[in-house]
Amino acid sequence: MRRRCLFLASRAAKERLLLARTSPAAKALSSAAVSTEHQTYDTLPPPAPSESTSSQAPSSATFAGGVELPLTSSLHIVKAESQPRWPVYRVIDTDGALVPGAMEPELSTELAMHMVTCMVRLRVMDHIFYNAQRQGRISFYMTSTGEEATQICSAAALSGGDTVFGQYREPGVLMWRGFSLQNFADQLFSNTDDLGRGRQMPVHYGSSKLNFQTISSPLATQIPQAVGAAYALKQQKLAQVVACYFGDGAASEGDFHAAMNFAATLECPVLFICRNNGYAISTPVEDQYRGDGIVSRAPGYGMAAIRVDGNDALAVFAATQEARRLALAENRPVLLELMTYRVGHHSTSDDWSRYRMTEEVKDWQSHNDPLRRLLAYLHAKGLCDADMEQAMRDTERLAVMAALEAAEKKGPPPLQSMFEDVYRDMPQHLLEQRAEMLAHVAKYPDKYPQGRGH
Ligand SMILES: Cc1ncc(C[n+]2csc(CCOP(=O)(O)OP(=O)(O)O)c2C)c(N)n1
Ligand SMILES: [Mg+2]
Repeated sequence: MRRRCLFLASRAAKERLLLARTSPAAKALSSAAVSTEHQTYDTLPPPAPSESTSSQAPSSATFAGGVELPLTSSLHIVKAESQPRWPVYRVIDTDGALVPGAMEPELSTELAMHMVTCMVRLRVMDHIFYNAQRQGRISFYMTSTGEEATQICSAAALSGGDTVFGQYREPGVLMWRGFSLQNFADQLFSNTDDLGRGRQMPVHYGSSKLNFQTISSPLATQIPQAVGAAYALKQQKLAQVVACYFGDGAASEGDFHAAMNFAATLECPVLFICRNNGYAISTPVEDQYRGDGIVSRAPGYGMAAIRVDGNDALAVFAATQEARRLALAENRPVLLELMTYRVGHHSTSDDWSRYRMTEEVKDWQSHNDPLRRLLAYLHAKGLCDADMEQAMRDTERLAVMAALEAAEKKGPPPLQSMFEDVYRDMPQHLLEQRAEMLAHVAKYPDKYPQGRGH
C-alpha cells in the first residue's frame, strides 16, 4: 500500500508538470490537481493502525530523499519549549576553580600567560581608545569588555593559516595573531600607515598577512563568504579551516541561514563562532529569537554544535580546539555558541543606560568577568599574582599610549591612493579622474589640509 501511495503521488506530480508545460491557463488546473492530490493522499492509505492494536503495522517508511522515518499514529504537535535546553560547557567556575569532572585542556604555561597578557592588553586598549573617542581624537570605537575570552581563547585554538572572517567585535583574534597596537591605532586614525589606507570606518580592521578578512559593516555578509572560502580550502585539500565570527543579532539575518545550509550540504570545514552577548545594540535576545539561542538551530541544518561558557577561557579554548579537529577530520561545519555579555555600550554612538539596568551590568562585571576568572585560575596554580597583573596593566597602558600618540602624529594617506588597489593597471577613466582631482586640489590649496594630495 505504501508503494502504491508513492506511485500515485509521483504520477500526480508528473501530470502537474505536463499540464504546466502545455498552456498558461493550465496553471489553474495544475493547482487544482494539487488539492486533488492532497485529498487522494488523505483517502488512499488505510487508517493508521494504532500502535497498541496492530503488531503488523510498519514502524517506519521511506520518504523524500530516500530516508527511512519512524511512523506514529499519535497526532502530536511538538512545541519548541518542550525540548530540553542545550547545556553550557564549562571547565572553570566563576571563581576560577576547576569544575568537578571537567578535564583541563593541555595548555602550556607560556600559552596561558600569553592569553592573559592579550586579555589585559585588549582591556587596556579598549579603555584608552574609548576615551580617545570621547575626547574627539578618533571618530568611532567599539569595546570588547567582558568578551575578551570569546575572542582571544578561540583564536588561541586556531592555526595561523586558518582564515578568519569577523564581525567587528573580535579585535582580540587579530591581537592574538600579532596585529600590533600600532596597527590598531593607525587604523583608528585612518593615517598613512593604516593597512586599509583610510577607506574604512574605525575598528573595521583587516590584515591579509594575518589571514583576517577586512570587516564590513553590513551584518552577516561575512557568513556566506566564509562558507565559500571554506569550500575552496576543502577543494584544494588544505588542512585549514575558516573561523567565522558573528553576534546573536547577526544570526537573525537571512545570510546566516543561507550560509548554514550551504556549509552543511557542501560539507565545508568552517567554524561558526557565535558570540551571544545578550544584545544587538538595544535589542535583548528575548526579542531576537524564540528558540533555545543560536546553538539549537544547528541540528536543523544537520550540523554539529556545542554551547560554551564564553567567559570561561579554558572552555572556549578546549571547545574551539575540538571543533577545529572535527571540522578538519570530517570536513564538516561546527557551530559554537559562546555565551557571554557585552559590558560596554554597543559602540561610542550608543548609550546602554537607555535600555538596561545598571545592576545587570554591574552583576556581570563583578561575578562573571572572563579576565578575573582566568587570573584566579592562574593564581591558584602559582602562575600569576596581583603584582604581576598590575605590572602587565602598566606595561600595556604605556604601550597603548605610545601607539596612540604616534598614530595621531602621522598624516593621512595620499589622496591619489584612493584610486589604487582595485586594478593592476589603472583604467583610462580612473587616470582621468585622478588627474582632475589633483588639478582641483592644486587650484584650491587653502581648502585642503596641508600634505594632502602630494
Ligand atoms: C544588515 C544590517 N542591519 C543592521 C545593521 C545595524 N547594526 C549594526 S551592529 C547591530 C547589532 C548586531 O548585534 P550582534 O550581531 O548581536 O553583535 P554585537 O554588537 O552584540 O557584538 C546592528 C543592528 C547593520 N550594520 N547591518
Ligand atoms: Mg550581540
